Amino acid sequence: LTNGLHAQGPNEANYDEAKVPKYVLPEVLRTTSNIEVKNKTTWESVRRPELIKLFEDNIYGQMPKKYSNIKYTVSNRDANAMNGKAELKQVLIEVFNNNTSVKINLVLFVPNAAKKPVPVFLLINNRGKENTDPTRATKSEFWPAEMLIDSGYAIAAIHVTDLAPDDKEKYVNGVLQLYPDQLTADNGMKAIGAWAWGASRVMDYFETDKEIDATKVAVVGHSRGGKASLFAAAEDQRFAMCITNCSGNTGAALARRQFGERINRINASFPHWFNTNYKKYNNNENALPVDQHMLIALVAPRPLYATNASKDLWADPTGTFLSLKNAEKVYALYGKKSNLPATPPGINQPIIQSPLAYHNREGDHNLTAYDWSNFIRFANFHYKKGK
Ligand code: GTR
Repeated sequence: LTNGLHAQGPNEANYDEAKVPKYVLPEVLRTTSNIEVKNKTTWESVRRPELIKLFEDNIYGQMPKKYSNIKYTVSNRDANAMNGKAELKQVLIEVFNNNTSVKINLVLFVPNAAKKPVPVFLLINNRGKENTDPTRATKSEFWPAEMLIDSGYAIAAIHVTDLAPDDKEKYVNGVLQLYPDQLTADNGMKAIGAWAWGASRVMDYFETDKEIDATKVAVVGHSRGGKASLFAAAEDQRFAMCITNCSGNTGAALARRQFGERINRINASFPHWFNTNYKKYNNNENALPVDQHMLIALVAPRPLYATNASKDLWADPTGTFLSLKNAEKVYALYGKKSNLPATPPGINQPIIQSPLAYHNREGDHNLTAYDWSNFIRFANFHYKKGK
């Protein structure tokens, strides 16, 4: 197989724009009782909570907000990491509920030269643990910590395995132990919900760390991790910024286009990611009461950056761009004007000076230094740190 295209079987994936079916997106600014949403008050009091519930009930599962206790322990600290450029803090975040606990291992580098408190990027790492090596013996473009430190940002990471192992049997061994009711509910949380929940527990920690500016936390994820970063930012409005990199189906891309990966395929390959109700939409996208532009809209008015890679048609770059476009009107309720063009920009032409940002990087499905360098420019713009 070439060009990142996946095997075509009986449920053959479509990569032909001409074969995208005609579709009508559910209206983001109209409530289920058919009231037009004309201002942010109605959006926040009626439509926003309604959409959160629709996403929880039909796709990602519930997001439990309560737990009995949380403890933070600095397990390792080095004031002079990265040749003195950064402070390393490894923090064990232990969350207790239902007479059990989960342990989240946070790796955090804070730039020594920066004024405190400092903004931070938090990656939900869905790939190898070596990507976020605290010793820096291994360095990876997936989490280029030195680049962020040199740009004056703190950078943090957690690994999904601590929350819900990415496995259709083992995913129950983590956050789900704290919330056993979720396991039997048709709208119960599964792995992607657990990963997003974990990002919020890191947010709880950041609110206690005087070196970190908890009002400037960007939650970042790639692919399945990008589905989680988007859901986390929709659910938890403490996140100031969201970055969803190549998140594709059930991430930033519109489901109704049925381009590349589809719901039937994602549910078959990864039955442990989304709730039981979501299986009802296999080969039945039009029955969904939502589409993914509404998940983007739930991040409004906070800055959101979605990306694609040119060879990653499986994640539907055009469908991702259209998702952003269809969320623009919710940003507009807040007076936030999107600067996205009417049609997708060319390859390697990032649109950054906009609350809804986008690029389609040349290359494969991945999270690279190119992507991160643009996330830094995006944060510089929105945090007004200069260009
Ligand atoms: C693929 C999956 C995508 C995406 C990707 C990844 O196999 O079909 O939805 O999540 O994995 O996480 O890299």
